[in-house]
Amino acid sequence: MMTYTFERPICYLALLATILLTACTGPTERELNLPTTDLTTAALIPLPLEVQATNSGFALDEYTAISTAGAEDFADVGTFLAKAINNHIGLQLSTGNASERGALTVISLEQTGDMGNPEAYRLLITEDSIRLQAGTAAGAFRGVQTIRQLIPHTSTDTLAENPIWVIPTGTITDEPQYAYRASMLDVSRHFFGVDDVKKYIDLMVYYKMNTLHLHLSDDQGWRIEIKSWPRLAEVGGSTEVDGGDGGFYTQEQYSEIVQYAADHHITVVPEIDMPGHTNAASVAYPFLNGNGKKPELYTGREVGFSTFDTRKDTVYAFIDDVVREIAALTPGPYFHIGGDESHVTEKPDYNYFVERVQGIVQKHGKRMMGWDEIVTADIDSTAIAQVWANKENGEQGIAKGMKLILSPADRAYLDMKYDSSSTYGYTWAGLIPVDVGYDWDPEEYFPKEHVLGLDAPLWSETIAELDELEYLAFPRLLGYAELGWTTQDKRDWETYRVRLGRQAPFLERMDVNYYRSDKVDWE
Ligand code: TNX
Repeated sequence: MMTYTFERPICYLALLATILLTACTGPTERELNLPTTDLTTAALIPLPLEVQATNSGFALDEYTAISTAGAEDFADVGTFLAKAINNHIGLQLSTGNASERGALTVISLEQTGDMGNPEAYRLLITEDSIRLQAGTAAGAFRGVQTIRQLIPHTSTDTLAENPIWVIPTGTITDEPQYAYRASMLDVSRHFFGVDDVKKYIDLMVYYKMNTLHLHLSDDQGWRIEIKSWPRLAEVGGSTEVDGGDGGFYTQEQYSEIVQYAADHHITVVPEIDMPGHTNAASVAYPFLNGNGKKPELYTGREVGFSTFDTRKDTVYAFIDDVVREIAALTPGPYFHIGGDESHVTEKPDYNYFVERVQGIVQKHGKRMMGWDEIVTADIDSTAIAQVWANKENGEQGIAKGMKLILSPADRAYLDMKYDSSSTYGYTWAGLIPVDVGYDWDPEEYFPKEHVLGLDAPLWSETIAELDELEYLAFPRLLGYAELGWTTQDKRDWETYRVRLGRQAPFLERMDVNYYRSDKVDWE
């Protein structure tokens, strides 16, 4: 065990001053103007599993080092933390082996044995060290987000000449209740570029989400380059809702997103929506079309009119190419085939299609995901149904041994308006004010053992710019992050809204155009 002693003269000065002030006016913390150091009242989102306070403070300052000695797997996580601290409060902390640098306090990242849950971590915070223990780099990365959230936004006024940031001491033992905590970006209805997606990832990871679902194709736009079928992106990606320029990711750009996500312990789930929602693809390659009409580029909002021709082998050869190319660029285990709202596909054709496509997805080494409609097909239990509209579909999926992802539209759709005066968003599933989005129990839908997790989708028919996207996603996304992580017995709106209000400095520092709901007292 390393010990760290305070050798700076300033500490003695501070101590002396403390004794003097205490003698005159009472408890130390008030004279030193320390903010509350009760770890149990920290504004953490999501709320951890267990928090124990020891009511003292760890002083983060320029003499703090980040150590990953003996935990080589965590070196990148340590570097991430150093960068995050630098962005937040300007300190430039050394990383690597702290004991070699004569640091006075240390944040040490320690690799333990298996903690059970791969995202589990433990934080042991004392006056001179923060020990972050985890079994995996993903766990350490989640724990680092907790450390970030514990750092106050302003330094504490002490008698020391260097500023310090006081972190409350105690212990946090934490792990998520669901393994899959996602948000979906619809980059089809309106296209959002690589930098926009990266910023969304930055915000997701701060709240410990771990999956980014990209809705890459729809009637209004095809958004990823497919080398064997170049017109998909060139033609199918040439416009968007209301007739803007559209756009698409080159394979290089898509890989850049995937890599950025992986560096942040986020899994990307690519979605190619079919057999409906395929107008853009059919405009590029009309042989795909199965609705008997000549496909034209479409910039409207209503959908449900398009379908692939499910009885042509050439359509499956095409899908094989698309899945192969995207799967090769995507390290995560999932491939989402959409499957929703295929209103002009005959039911037997639809089922036949989903069954054949499951084979293709599996052939390319991925596990098939689809919107809840896919459960009517004869698919195996490795398929995952994302329940958005129809609870019976979820039950049918469970009967087939499938796992579910929850995205109930009236609770979890980020594109529903907050209130009737909202500029952006839809109302078809109802209004979703911040409290309604947060205050529900996923277990009331389906027993937990059948549920992989949650996905909050942001459909983009009504939003064209990043600030509009942010307005709908924030602050509601934070609630879904907590729903996915924190157990039901620990969650309630009244305490959540206090913690939420205290996210304002972070959201503002990140330049997020969040909706300042009047249900929350923003800091
Ligand atoms: C339904 S949810 C859709 C999307 C729309 C969304 C708008 C789902 C699987 N399909 O195509 O964009 O509503 O809220």
